[in-house]
Amino acid sequence: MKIKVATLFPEMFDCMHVGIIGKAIEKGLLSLDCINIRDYSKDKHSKTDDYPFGGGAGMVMTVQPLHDCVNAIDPAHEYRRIYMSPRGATLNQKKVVELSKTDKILFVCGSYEGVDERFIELDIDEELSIGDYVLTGGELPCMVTVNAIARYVDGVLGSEQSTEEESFSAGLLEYPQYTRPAVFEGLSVPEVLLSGNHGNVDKWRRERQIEITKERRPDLYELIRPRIEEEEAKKQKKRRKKGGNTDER
Ligand code: 4H6
Repeated sequence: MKIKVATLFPEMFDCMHVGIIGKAIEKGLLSLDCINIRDYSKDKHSKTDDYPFGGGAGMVMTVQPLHDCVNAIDPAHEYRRIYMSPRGATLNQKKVVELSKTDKILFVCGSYEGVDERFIELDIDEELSIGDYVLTGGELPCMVTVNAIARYVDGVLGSEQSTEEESFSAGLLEYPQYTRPAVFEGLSVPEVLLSGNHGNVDKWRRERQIEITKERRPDLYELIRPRIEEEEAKKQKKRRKKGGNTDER
């Protein structure tokens, strides 16, 4: 997967070379090229911003450097061009998976109070937000998005941390995790996790996921409720088939 980023602060992206994403870039599974929008300014002082027409607080990024930058790095419009903005559609895991199937993405990061609207009209395919809050620039939202989609690129996560288990758990919050020691400050790890019975472990984890989701995110629980109730009904049927439980007949 090829990713390009147009930004006034390319050095902010140095942190992308740390950890799992850094390793993926090293391995060539992912390329990340950051381009400084300022390099495309035709102004004698390389200016990239100006006062807003109509007045008001702050500065607006001018259209010329943005337009020339994007069209220099993607002249044939082969890249899906995404502008990070608080008014974009909100990123979620479904959108992350969809983006991860895109071969070439160009992110544009705005600063100041945003960009001249004509740039969006001329050169941008879609606006994307990481949530309902305001930041000083689109760089952090871009890095968040790249991090989330890189996890779905083949080979980025080891077989141990694959996203497969995640899809089984789709829509549910995580179950609690434990590692050694088995007792710490008088707190023990739940017995079932030490039992070696994988069926019981899976069952316990699923139950905790459901319980935690119900309690903390009733909105999410409502969405997956039909699936959970179906699962529950199947289990009941199995139990009845095995015999012993005569209450329900
Ligand atoms: C575009 C337009 C994205 C980009 C305006 C960007 C939050 C998100 C920005 C602005 C962003 C997000 C500049 C408006 C600063 C407010 C950069 N903030 N802003 N939620 N900021 O994804 O003033």
